[in-house]
Amino acid sequence: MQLVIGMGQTGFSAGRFFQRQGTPFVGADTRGPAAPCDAWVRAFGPGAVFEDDLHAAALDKPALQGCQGIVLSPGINPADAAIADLLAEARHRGIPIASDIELALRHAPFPYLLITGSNGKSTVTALVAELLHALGYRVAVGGNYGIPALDLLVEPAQVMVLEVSSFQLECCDSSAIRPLAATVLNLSPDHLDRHGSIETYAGLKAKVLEHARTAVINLDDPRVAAMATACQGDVVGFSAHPAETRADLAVQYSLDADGNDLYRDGERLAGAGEIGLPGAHNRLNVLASLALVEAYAGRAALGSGALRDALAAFGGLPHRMQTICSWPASAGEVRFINDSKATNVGAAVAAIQGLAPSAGKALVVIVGGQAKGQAFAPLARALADHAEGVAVIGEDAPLIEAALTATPGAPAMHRAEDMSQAVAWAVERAGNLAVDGRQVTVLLSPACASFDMFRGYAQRGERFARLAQAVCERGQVTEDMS
Ligand code: UMA
Ligand code: ADP
Repeated sequence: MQLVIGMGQTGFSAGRFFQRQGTPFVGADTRGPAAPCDAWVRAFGPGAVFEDDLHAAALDKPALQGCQGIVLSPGINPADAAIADLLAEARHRGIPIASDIELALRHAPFPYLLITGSNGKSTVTALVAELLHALGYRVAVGGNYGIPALDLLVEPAQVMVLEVSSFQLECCDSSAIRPLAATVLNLSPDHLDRHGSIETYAGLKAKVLEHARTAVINLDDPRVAAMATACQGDVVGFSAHPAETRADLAVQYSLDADGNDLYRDGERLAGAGEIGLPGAHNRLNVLASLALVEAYAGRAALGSGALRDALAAFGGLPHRMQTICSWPASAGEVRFINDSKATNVGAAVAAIQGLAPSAGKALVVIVGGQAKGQAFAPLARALADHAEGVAVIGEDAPLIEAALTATPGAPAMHRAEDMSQAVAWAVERAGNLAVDGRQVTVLLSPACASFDMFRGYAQRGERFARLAQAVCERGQVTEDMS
């Protein structure tokens, strides 16, 4: 019997996997049998529910009897009091504990590419899949982004492209991770409330590279660059700076001195204008994506017209630096950009720096939500350098306000009770700044998780976008959300 803990997307995918295998399983929840249970019973039958309280089960030896493995959903912290004893007892008895990713990689019938890092994972995952698809390959794509990994195993694919999170790597034995190629895109503090330290977080991400036949690393990020020494396969580097002579790298992907054109070992691949994704950070994402594509499809694929067309056509995913609309203010213009997926400081800083206002432009930013243990000094610095107004929302607003107060040159700030108040304040501020033909950007890039106020980043972004559209269409923030 397998014990599946967590009856969310991962739990259901594990249930379907065990069903296909003919392996008996039961589902459990550390929060007690709640809403998902009905759907679970409908999908898998009444016998597939673990009836005992998990905490009590740790102490009650018969409850774990016959248990041959535990699948732990990524949202559940193994250190949580509700299950820590159970997991300790399982380890004591030699019962394997795995994430869905470990199971999926152990049973993958096709080669796979793995993508992790603090920011850019979903963008790179989607782009790599698009590029391989354009080259004519059948691609299964998902993981932390989109379809859960175990559900991908039944797809008639030639190759699997998986985004993996630090949560999914926590209960994932390195020996199971054998990618054709893998990348760690970058590292900035995130999820430290769960992982405790940046070193532990980096160690989890580094697992994807260890046995990769090709390890694709960010040469500009010292913590990622340091991972090269533990890689057993070829190491391919990417960087925002022109390539240097380095014997330790199999290939180098780089940008030119202006940070625009893309190169592979000194040979020009494409200009910035030939790439659909906007912004400087996305050019690095493209370099990493091309390195992964080369690892699967070969060097010649990079010259393909179909690949070039796909590179130009891919404009990015929703809620990542997505332009919503523009509003002609009295003597200038206000445009709205939704970057709700910026759930950590690193992503928000990249967005703010990427939009660094030049002459005739200005920036007003909406930030805030759940802090996840992050330090906000780098965010406050970027806002002080580039923004002319900051609306702060969410339960950890006081932490951001304190960081702004301690930062010389911080812009005007306003505590808003909800998104509609935040947009209203930002629009008023932007309207005052939009003079003499100035273009003012109102950017939602929260640097925080959204679960204190929303079901997730997508709901947060949609709310912002609807409020922004109301301004663009009617010139005012309306409460009508129908
Ligand atoms: N549950 C408990 N106790 C808890 C928390 C949850 O019992 O303390 C149970 C509940 O039954 C709940 C279920 O666990 O229904 C939810 O499991 P989960 O939180 O692991 O979420 P899933 O629905 O399985 O979704 C997970 C990922 N979620 C998280 O890692 C939090 C999804 O990533 C992923 O898309 C999905 O698997 C498919 O692989 C989301 C995410 O926010 C997008 N990821 C984080 C990120 O990107 O930063 C890591
Ligand atoms: P992830 O899946 O890692 O969260 P996404 O592609 O969904 O990554 O992007 C999340 C956020 O990170 C967005 O706000 C996006 O603009 C930003 N971002 C994307 N790529 C990078 C990068 N290379 N460096 C910094 N921020 C990035």
